[in-house]
Amino acid sequence: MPESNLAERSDRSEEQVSGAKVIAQALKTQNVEYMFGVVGIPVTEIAVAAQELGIRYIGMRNEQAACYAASAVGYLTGRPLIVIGGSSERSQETMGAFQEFPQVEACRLYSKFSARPSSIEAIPTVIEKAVRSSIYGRPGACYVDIPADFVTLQMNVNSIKYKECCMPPPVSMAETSAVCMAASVIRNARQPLLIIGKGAAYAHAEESIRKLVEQCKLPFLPTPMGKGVVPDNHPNCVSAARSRALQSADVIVLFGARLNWILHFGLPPRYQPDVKFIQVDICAEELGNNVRPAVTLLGDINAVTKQLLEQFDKTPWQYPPESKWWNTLREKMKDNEAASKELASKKSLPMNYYTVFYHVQEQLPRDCFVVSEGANTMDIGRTVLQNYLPRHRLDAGTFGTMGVGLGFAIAAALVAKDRNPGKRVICVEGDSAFGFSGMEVETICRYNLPIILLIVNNNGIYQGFDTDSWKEMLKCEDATTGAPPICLLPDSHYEQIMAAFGGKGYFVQTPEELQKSLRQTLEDTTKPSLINIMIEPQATRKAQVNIAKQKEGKASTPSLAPSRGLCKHF
Ligand SMILES: Cc1ncc(C[n+]2csc(CCOP(=O)(O)OP(=O)(O)O)c2C)c(N)n1
Ligand SMILES: [Mg+2]
Repeated sequence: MPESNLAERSDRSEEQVSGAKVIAQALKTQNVEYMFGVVGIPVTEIAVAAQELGIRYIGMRNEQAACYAASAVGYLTGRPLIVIGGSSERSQETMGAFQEFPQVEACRLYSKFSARPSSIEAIPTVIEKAVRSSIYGRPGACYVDIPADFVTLQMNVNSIKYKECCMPPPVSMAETSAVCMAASVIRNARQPLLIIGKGAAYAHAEESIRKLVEQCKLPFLPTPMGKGVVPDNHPNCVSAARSRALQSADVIVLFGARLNWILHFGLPPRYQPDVKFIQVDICAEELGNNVRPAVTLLGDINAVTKQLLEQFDKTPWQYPPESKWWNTLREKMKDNEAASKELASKKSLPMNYYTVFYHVQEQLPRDCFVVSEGANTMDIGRTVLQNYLPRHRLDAGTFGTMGVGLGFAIAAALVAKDRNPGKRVICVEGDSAFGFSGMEVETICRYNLPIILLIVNNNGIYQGFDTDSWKEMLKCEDATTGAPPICLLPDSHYEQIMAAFGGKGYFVQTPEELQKSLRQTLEDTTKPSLINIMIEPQATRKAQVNIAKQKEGKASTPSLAPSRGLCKHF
């Protein structure tokens, strides 16, 4: 071997690498593209090393929002979240080190895998396992704990062996006999219904599910984040008759949708007591929750739907489009749509939710991402704002966690910028929901993400007071004792938060102002904007004719009667 090569080799063998660089390289090897976080001792170096390797680093204002953003990137790209936490130095463990905490144990409850590598050499193996665990089976977050001393420790380059990127998740299929049985239950249904969940969106099952809907002419309902797997304006979408469809169906096929509170647990009185559920899910533990299903199909939702389609290809069948069931659903939809339209057309000021969403829907680009959180804002917005594409709606979902909106919007804007340039992100926030992560407006402006934030402002959580009632209340009582806990300060100018960081802010009170500001924000693709939309503080959902709720004596939202909370003499 020539001498120069030998010299080069010995040089290289002495080359040192920091723990931070090993972490960054291990992440890069697993094809991690984005990193979100808030830096500080000891993790700053990890972010710097990641950037040097071309991983995009997005500095957020709060770790919660950073996690929400990373989880949304995972949902949009199929590469779920791994969380890396800096922890105290190993040599100071149990001594009361700076921020000492049993992080690995604490995270076990919230993640599929939680571990601290035993050495720097072990980092690539642990990171590969974390990434693999996060995407195999039902996806979920994983945690890797990095002690502070690992970050700066120097190692010989040759002592580190990187693990190849893990293989994509294997595709599992359902048992053939179960598929045949499911097809037979569907064929014999009198009032069938498909429910398309977030799992179907995540599994990219849009093509096969749409084929099943169209080939068998079946009515379907999306769950909140299942919206768009088959477009909301598809003639077989019965969202506008949701309660009726759930209440009367005799066979329901669930595609990646859990029978949790969003679907009223699959139980009477919201469902027929003898309804037959067919559950299609990637997670075995989900099957049989709350109900005894007629058939369970365990596997990848796209693959299993294709298995079902094979059955209907072999022996073609379609549900009669002129059946009594279809007529009932169509009539109910017509009634409900008319009621919403009537509310939307109300000219009185302040506006109500329906008027606002009607005007937003009119201008919404068909391919935009819709992010939403809030109570009434999210629930009503979901019924009016349409999704035409899968994985284009992100909302507070199963946990109903307020605070996710801005992180989700940032994630969608980044993914859009990299993979679908020109797509817009509309983030529809209740005024309370916005408050949870409002400072991320600075993040949005720093990275100049042209997100359109809409704050539907009713001065409160579900409802609020108008300025006069608020002032009246303060005349005779201190706010801490007199103000209803659901009230926020009336007429807050949230648009000024956007203006403070260089974005464009609008304060709107009328449909005309709303239309104009929407037009302007949609035209301007160069910067973020925020439209603060004032609505009637006491506005609520349209009354739902819901036998079940009436029976239980429940109201859909707490009503803030004017007498309640105002001073006793008022
Ligand atoms: C993390 C978290 N904290 C508190 C709540 C309770 N909560 C439910 S909805 C909501 C806010 C609703 O108000 P807003 O966002 O203004 O929407 P609105 O109903 O007024 O349109 C809150 C605080 C929650 N869901 N999540
Ligand atoms: Mg509100």
